[in-house]
Amino acid sequence: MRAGIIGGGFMAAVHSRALRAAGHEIAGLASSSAERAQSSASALGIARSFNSPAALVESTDVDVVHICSPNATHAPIALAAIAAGKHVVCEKPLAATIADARSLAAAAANEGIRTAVPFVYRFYATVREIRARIARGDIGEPMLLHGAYLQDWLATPSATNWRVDANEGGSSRAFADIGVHWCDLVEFVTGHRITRLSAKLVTAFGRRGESASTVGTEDVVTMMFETDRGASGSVMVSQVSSGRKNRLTFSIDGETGAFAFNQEEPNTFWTGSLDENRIVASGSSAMTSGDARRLALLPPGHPQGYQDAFTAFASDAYRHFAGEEVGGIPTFDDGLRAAQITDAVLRSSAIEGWVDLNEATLSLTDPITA
Ligand code: SOE
Repeated sequence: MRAGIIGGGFMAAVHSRALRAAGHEIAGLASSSAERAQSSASALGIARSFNSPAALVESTDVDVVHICSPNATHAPIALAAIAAGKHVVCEKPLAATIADARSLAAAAANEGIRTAVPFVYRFYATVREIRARIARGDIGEPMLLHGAYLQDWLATPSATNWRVDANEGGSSRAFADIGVHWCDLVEFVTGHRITRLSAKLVTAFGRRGESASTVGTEDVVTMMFETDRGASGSVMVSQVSSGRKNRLTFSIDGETGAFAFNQEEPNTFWTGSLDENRIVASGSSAMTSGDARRLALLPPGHPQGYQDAFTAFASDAYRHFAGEEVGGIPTFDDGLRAAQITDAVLRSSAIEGWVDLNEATLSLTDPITA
């Protein structure tokens, strides 16, 4: 299957490298203008550029559309791709409003189109091993789910990006961009679903960039939550934590033991019990899950990283598009779930109280605004 990439930023580059490593052809790239498409395509070594996203979506040379453009453009492009019968890989957040996220998930289901959203941290061997161990009961029922997702690329008032602008990025920034990764990952490894939450939003810098434009989106979210299987949790999400580059950490404390994972050191995980604590290395004989063994390409001590996880995602997603039944693929349904949690976070912050996620799910026609 031949890929077409829309966008020319950091994520377009990550997708292009992953596609090549997974052995897939890139038919071309489109961006916001023909000129930008040409320069991004040439920077990424992609031979063909399209004059517009619409031209790429309609091209008979493209089988899978990868949407890596600003968030507000996701929904119209994804709907056009679905209408054209193309499979779609859409960056998160799936859409800037919950109504659009719901329309996309419904359109894909109605048209029988297979989709994927790069919740890519699911594709570390260590994450799959923790998931398998929790499923087989190694730590009993998870009781406490806690952690953080901290970045610092917006830690100064001079730093800015299209994500900061609600018109391009959507009403939530830090949570919709990275908080949803944490929730997806913790729900993925535990099998629990967040049912209620209470969140507080902070905007650290009211103005950003050279033009000191007013910022309408949050830098920080502190969230407490409960799950359908009786666990309690908390997470700190921040894009202004100096020194923390892409530090997604979680701890799962169960009845008889615990697991902890740090995305910046994904080749090992920690497991603890009353008697003994251990560091388990990816690729070691301690990795017993079939999926973890499949994703660990190298022996211990030979690190794999973010880009390898992305390649594994691309590889599995294309098998899924080809009709294979592949476990663990994040689809538009997971993108919609992320939009629902984001919506609940914004509502909770607005009312300064707890929000039942089912209520948020029921009000699907509302935009993601507080
Ligand atoms: C920027 O915050 C970003 O690139 C996110 O958009 C990605 O999803 C995350 O994996 C790394 O940080």
